[in-house]
Amino acid sequence: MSQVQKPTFKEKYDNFINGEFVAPVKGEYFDNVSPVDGKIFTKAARSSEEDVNLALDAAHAAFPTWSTTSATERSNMLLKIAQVMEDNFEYLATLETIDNGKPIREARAADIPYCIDHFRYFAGVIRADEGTISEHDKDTVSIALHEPVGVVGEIIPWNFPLLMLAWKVAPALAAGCTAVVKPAEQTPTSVMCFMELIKDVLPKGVLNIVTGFGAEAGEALATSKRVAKLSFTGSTETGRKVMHNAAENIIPLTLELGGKSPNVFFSSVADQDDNFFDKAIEGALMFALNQGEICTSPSRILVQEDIADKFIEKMQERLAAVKTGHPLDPETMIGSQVSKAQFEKIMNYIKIGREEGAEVLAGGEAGNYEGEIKDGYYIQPTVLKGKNDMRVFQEEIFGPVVSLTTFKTVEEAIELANDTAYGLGAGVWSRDAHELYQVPRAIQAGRVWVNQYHTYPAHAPFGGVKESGFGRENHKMALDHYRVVKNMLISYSKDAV
Ligand code: TXE
Repeated sequence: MSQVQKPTFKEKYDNFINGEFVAPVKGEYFDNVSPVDGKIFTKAARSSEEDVNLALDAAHAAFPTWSTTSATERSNMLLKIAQVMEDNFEYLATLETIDNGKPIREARAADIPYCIDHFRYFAGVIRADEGTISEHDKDTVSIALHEPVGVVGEIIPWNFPLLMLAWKVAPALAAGCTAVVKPAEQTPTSVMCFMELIKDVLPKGVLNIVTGFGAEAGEALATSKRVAKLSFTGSTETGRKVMHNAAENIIPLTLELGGKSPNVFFSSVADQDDNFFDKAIEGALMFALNQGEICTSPSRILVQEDIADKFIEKMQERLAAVKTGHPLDPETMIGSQVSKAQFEKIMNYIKIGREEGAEVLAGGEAGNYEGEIKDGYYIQPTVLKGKNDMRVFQEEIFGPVVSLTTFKTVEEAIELANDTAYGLGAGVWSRDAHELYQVPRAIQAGRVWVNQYHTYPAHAPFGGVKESGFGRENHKMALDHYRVVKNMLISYSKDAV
């Protein structure tokens, strides 16, 4: 194993407000533990309401100029951010691995490339953007212009710290908003190291970052009357609170919350003599990508009964070949869970599954490694076979645990797929044209992958229905969540009416 070298970290990281790194007002910091080895590797600012207010002051001061900066200039700055990321690709991928526990292989293949692409996409979109003009009658013209909504508050989770920042910040800045971002307390460091790289790219106050806990910094941002729009990604429980906050202040909100995504496999995937069955099994294994810490994780496998035995056997064989272990080893495919709390939550769900009578078809135990990573939070990829009304089929586990059940008919597959409070992602695998079109149409989810899974192009709209939230990220339509329409209704008539 040739491990990637760890960068040197500072003893502590401050907030980024008005273009400067500033110590938190109360002078307090909290430990940042790397899940790779369970050790504290640095500290981050423990921000309070005062820090959030300073960040909001800066964002408000920057807004009048930023919102009237030309689209070309804003676009060029976003391109510059993408370039800085590209120039520091390895460094950023390593940071993300140390902060979150994900394998470096994935940070290199997904997190950082998707971030770069996201900034480039919105840099392009904003220059191609247009309003509309219509003539109501020969003397009356209606112009619909997009105006930035104002200062936005963006609260992000720990599973993709840099990518979630990119998903929220790129469209917000492209639209002409200024922002205050609150990263998750589990993963503040990669974001602050990224800010060190881009600190001179944007004018002061356009992008401000305050680290800290949800109940302190997060709540202060979510309840502030000086925020014009909130964007939140995280748990459904916290999302509900944030929605109350937005309602209190009557401001728009986008919520990207939990999921319990079905991945549906029809018999025809095993019919062919080509390698489609292998492709489908790779799709089933996607439940363990990013240690299952993805809101769209395909955490329920629904497989047609007549192929279930050979499907399970093939899946078990393939899982046995998955390399788990040190996240900084470039060959590792499954790394560490983000935190001890998350590790315990997942292990408890495996226990609940066993108690409910689910059959453990693979895994079911902690990683139990020796050496440097022995105190990290590792869990074996786990397959539980059971029924869709079990808790392990209904509640978000957010770990490398998949719950598998069988179905007989297309109707039953759709019923099971939709028998969930969530509606974020779904997968459908088949070689039958009817199933490939009608089943995705019938599934209640914001994104249905068909014969593929876990791709996130910047130009495909992403978001949920039901308790997975609302609003869309990615795609140019995300811009509209950061803007309001100004209608100018003009009369050119000389006549008094
Ligand atoms: O989430 P929280 P947690 C799910 C997943 C996970 C569970 C708990 O099932 O096991 O949620 O994770 C900030 N006002 N997802 O506790 O609390 C918090 O500081 C304002 C799914 O980490 O939702 C962090 O920045 N902000 C998910 C962010 O909210 C508050 C990704 C998310 O934390 C706040 C993460 C408050 N009152 C977890 N309380 C996904 N959709 O991808 C907390 N925060």
